[in-house]
Order: sequence, then structure tokens, then C-alpha cells
Amino acid sequence: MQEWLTKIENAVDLEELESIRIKLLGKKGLLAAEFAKLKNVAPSEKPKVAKELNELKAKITKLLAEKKEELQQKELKRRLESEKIDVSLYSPAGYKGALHPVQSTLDRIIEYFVSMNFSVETGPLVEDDFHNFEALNLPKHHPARDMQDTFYFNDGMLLRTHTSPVQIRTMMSQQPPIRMISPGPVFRRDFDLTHTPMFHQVEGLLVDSKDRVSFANLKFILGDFLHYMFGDVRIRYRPSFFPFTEPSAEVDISCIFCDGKGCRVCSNTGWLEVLGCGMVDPNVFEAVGYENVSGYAFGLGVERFAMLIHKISDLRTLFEGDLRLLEQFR
Ligand code: 2NL
Repeated sequence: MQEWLTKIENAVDLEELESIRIKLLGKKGLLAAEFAKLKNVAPSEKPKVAKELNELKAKITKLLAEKKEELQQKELKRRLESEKIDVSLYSPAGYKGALHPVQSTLDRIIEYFVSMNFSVETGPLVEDDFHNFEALNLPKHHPARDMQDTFYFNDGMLLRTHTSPVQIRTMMSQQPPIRMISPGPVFRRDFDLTHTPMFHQVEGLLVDSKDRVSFANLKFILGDFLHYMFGDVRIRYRPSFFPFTEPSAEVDISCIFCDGKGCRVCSNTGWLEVLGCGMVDPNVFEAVGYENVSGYAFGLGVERFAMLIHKISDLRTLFEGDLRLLEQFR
């Protein structure tokens, strides 16, 4: 038997140890054979022999378990050593990463407004009804709050549908003057060729005393901004409506694909809609406790800007994570 104990001790891998275990403790193993011989042992001797056999079995079981643990540790150590990744190694020559076009577009938008002394503010993605709707002059039962447009949690919280709640939070924690933009992801229950459930928005807000902010100021900064983003384009303002601004306008640039002559991208109108804007509605100022102030605000979709700037025709390519897209932006 000592010979078998030595074999256990000398086993080099788990496979060998398992074959030893079967040979010793298996149904047809050596110990089973010894136990079978018990019936031939004289009754007076039986308890003693049986006790010895049981002790031997316990000893073997314990040795096998110890050896198994030791070999497993050895195997783990070997794998950790052999599969180690050297993060300091150089990657193959010429293989460079690239910024996603949505990120580089966002960077450029932020760069413009920072240069104009706007601060960059962020806030929670999971919002409450007050900051996302109520304070923005979207009272209960307003159609924009419809279950169909908003992702609601069971406790009444929701995924923000625009970045405006960041402006609300900023106005409630700071005093005017305010000059800020709020970039970030927003969420809507909308999924088709031209809509994704998550997209990125940048909204801007400027608030100062009543006599210091006008629609002309808004037109200047947006015109300057659009020329910075799109180069030498013509700009027009169309009257529009948003619950949180009054008056409100949508801003178009002359089509950058056909220079305003009319093509498929601009549906033969010669114009592309790129921004929504307006003077902040007095109800919004009342909700945040501001008095005797005036302000302008605007909002844009970053994916739309990225698609126009890089002439990407299918929105879905921005979300597929296909490296062939990024390879074109290195
Ligand atoms: C669009 C239009 C807009 C705003 C966003 C705003 C925020 C506050 C007060 C007033 Cl706190 N207005 N934001 C104003 C006008 C338009 O976005 O087309 N976005 C993609």
C-alpha cells in the first residue's frame, strides 16, 4: 500500500491523480477488493480488519484531496503565467484608434461655446417629473409627456427626454447671469430609420437681467456658431413652437449637399433644419424662482450634426460599432 501512497505523492497532473483514485477507490478498485475479502475473515478478527480498512480509506481520501488541491493551484498558476498580457507591448505598426464622429462633433460644438465663455454643465440621466417636464412649462397631460415618448420607471422616475433638466438644476443652484451648455445622452421611445432610443443633445442657455438679452443676441451667436460648424452657409429662421420658449424658431442652413439648389437630402427645399431656439418662456423662470430676467435657449441633435458634417446617410451606422466606420476617421 505504501507504494500507492508514494504514487499519489508523485502524481504530476490531475489526469494521473484521477486514474490513481479510480484504481484505489473505484467500484472495482483495490480497496473495494479488500472490503470484499472481509467475508472470509474470522468473525473475531473482523472488527479490527474492518477498522484498519476504513482508516486506510480515510487516509487515501485525504491524501488525494490534498494532492488535487495542490495540482489545481499549480495548473492555475501555470495558466496565469502563460496567458499573461503584456500591456506595455506596442500594437502592430499603423493600427491607430479614432474618435467616433459623434464624439468629435460634440468636441467641436463644446469648443465653440467654451470659447464664448459658456460653462459646460452635466446632470443625472434618471430624472424626476419636475425637472424634465413640470418646470419646463409642460404641465400634466401635455402630449409630449405621453407614455409613448418617455421611458418611465415604476417609481415615477424617468430617463430624461432632453438635457433641459440640467438647465433647470443649474438655474435653481446658481444666480444669474448664466451662460451654459448641457451636452449629453437623452432617451425617447422612438426607433426607426431616422430615430434611435438614445441620442445626444446639446442645449444652450443664457440668462441675464431683462435689458441685456435679446433675440438679436441669440441670432448672432447661433449664426456665428453655424458658420464655425458648416462654413459659408446661408441661414434662415422659421417661426415655430416649443413649450419652454416664446417666441420660438427653427433654424435652417442652406443645403450643404447641393448649395441650396435642391436635392434628395434637403427634399428639394434647398434647406436643412439644424436647430430649435427661442426666448425662455416666463413660466420657466417662475418655476425656478427667477425675477426680472430675460434669456435665450436653443437645442440641437449631435447625431444629426455629425451626419451632415461627415455626409453619413444612414443614422444606424453611428450605432453599430463597426470598426470600418472608425477606420475612415483616423
Ligand atoms: C430642438 C429644440 C430646444 C430649448 C431646447 C430650453 C431649455 C430651458 C428653457 C428654455 Cl431650461 N429652452 N431648451 C429651447 C428651444 C429649443 O431644442 O430641436 N432640440 C433638438
